[in-house]
Amino acid sequence: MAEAAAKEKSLAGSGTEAEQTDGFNLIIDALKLNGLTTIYGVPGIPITDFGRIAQASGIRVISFRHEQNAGNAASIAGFLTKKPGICLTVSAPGFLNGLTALAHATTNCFPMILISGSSEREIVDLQQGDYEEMDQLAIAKPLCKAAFRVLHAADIGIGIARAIRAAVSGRPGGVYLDLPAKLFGQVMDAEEGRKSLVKVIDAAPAQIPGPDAVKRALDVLKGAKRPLIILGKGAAYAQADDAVRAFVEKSGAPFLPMSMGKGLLPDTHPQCAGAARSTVLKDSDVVVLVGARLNWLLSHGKGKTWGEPHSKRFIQIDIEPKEMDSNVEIAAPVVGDIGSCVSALLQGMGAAWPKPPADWTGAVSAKREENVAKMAPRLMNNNSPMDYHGALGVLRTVIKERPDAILVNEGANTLDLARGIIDMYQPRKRIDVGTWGVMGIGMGYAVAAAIETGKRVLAVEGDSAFGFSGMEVETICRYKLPVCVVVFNNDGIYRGTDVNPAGPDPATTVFVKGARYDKMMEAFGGVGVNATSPDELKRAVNAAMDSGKPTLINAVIDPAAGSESGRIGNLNPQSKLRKK
Ligand code: OXT
Ligand code: ADP
Ligand code: MG
Repeated sequence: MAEAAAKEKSLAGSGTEAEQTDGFNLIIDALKLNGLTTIYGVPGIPITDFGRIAQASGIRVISFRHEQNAGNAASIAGFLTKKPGICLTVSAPGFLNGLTALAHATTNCFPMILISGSSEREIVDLQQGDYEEMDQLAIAKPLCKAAFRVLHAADIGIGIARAIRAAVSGRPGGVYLDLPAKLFGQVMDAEEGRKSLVKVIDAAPAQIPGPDAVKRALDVLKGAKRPLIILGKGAAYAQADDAVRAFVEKSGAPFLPMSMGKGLLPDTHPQCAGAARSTVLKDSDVVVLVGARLNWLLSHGKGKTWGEPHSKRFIQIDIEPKEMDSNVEIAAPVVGDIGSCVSALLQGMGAAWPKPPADWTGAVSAKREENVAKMAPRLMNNNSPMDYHGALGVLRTVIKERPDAILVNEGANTLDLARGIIDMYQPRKRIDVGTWGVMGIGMGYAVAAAIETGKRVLAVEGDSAFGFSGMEVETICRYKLPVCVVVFNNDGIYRGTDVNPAGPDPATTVFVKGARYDKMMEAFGGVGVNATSPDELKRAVNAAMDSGKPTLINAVIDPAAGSESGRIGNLNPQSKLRKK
């Protein structure tokens, strides 16, 4: 850096008038040229000045308390906007803290770029013990979609262009960009620098499906007696909302939204089969997957969830050809982007597409109504301490009255019950733990949702889940974000009732009893409320959503109300030796 400054000085001293630029400014110019105007990160050596210069140049730089939360923010910014979310970290430990989020983005198919400062190559490669030395590029590579390093200022434009294209084209994912400290201060002629920048044209080109694939899919769908459409988060990401809705409605088939696909069509839509999940998975004969993988969340497309073996034919719409036949045979693969694929199907369906048999749609509706009716009275209770249904009944109304608010959700029981109970009405309004079921996305997602959309955010958090990113309530207060966090405080992971029979240490799943998470928000100037009944909860959430003030509500939940691992307790291995 000193070398660069000296060079600049000597050029100035020698009477050379040529304007100069440096790595700091070239990175900023390259990001701005490509419409990337928000950075989520944590400052420190060697990127502190970069954050300052970026902020001064009009980029919004959101500083977090921990890189994982900044990374999660960037990942969900990518999902919400279809542009890569940018996360900026310092070397080794900061980089590693951001890496979980980068891998999470890749797993969930969210476009994101983790830009990390790094130590000097010469020292790292000889392993001479530089400050925060680590071969970051090598470590990132297997955990993301692509990884690049830029060594020369003149290559910054190309490096950033490659990162953007890799993140958003085809199946979106996480990209790592390694920027050694020396690069930031490298100086070059400003005009040459300007010319070296690259504006990425058509970063995620449309991928049109083949006409044969479209015809094959329509033939399979036409032959269906009990069709089902599953809408995954890829369909939400694609922002082809009108086409997806038109396709579902023209097909007349029941649709099942995956968690983050909720709201593409409202959960209250007459074709929605969210409340008849088991029935439609088991009894359908043709299943159309739209941006949803047959992974663990769909029991891999087989087993008893799916009824009789070989009783289904699958049509799968996905941008990633390798996804086809990943778990079971796909009778009609339709490879392309969802907007193009769904539009092509719609066109092929013509004006008069036959509706599915009424005995199928009628049976699904009857099951849905039965389940909804069964649930309804439980949502009205005003018990204190609250149970999940009483508390979530309140939050369901909050979202019904504010359908454009963003709902962030994590936990086990807090997640699984909220997913079923809180109806969504608009696309990309529900963001949650995703493909990994990972805890810790909460506050990072809440911050990015508020920043990227300008909407109100309601974060519904298990007390354990909240703990993974809870310190970011300070970030929420610092940036005065309209985020209302509701911590479902049941004194622990799944339940607060476990006892350690062997000694004085608490059981492994329980926390301090009667903790007051609301005080955390008060510590930073936000509003804290302790709510012990659904009525109190309703008043507090409505006030927060109306005022937009940072608020944390400690919702006191009966410690005995939850079940082990929520709805996925079946995934726990059981010890044959555990003593009673
Ligand atoms: O059709 P049937 O009869 O089957 O009924 C279904 C629907 O039809 C019906 N339904 C409805 N009925 C009426 N009305 C309406 N509106 C309605 N809607 C639906 O309800 C049932 C259920 O429907 P659902 O939910 O759609 O179906 P199902 O069968 O559950 O679907 C299956 C799945 C797999 C798709 C679904 O369950 C799912 O998406 N699950 C995701 C689960 C998940 O990801 N969980 C998070 C991970 S759990 C665990 O790992 C945790 N950890 C460990 C840990 C993690 N994760 N990460 C890290 C970094 N470290 C550690 C930890 C620490 S959770 C956790 C913390 C937990 O404690 P907290 O305090 O945070 O939370 P609490 O539990 O609250 O204490
Ligand atoms: P869910 O968890 O909701 O079921 P998944 O994350 O499993 O969803 O699946 C999302 C799928 O969507 C991925 O296979 C991904 O390749 C695909 N996808 C993402 N964006 C697009 C797009 N624009 N067009 C087509 N497919 C997409
Ligand atoms: Mg809990």
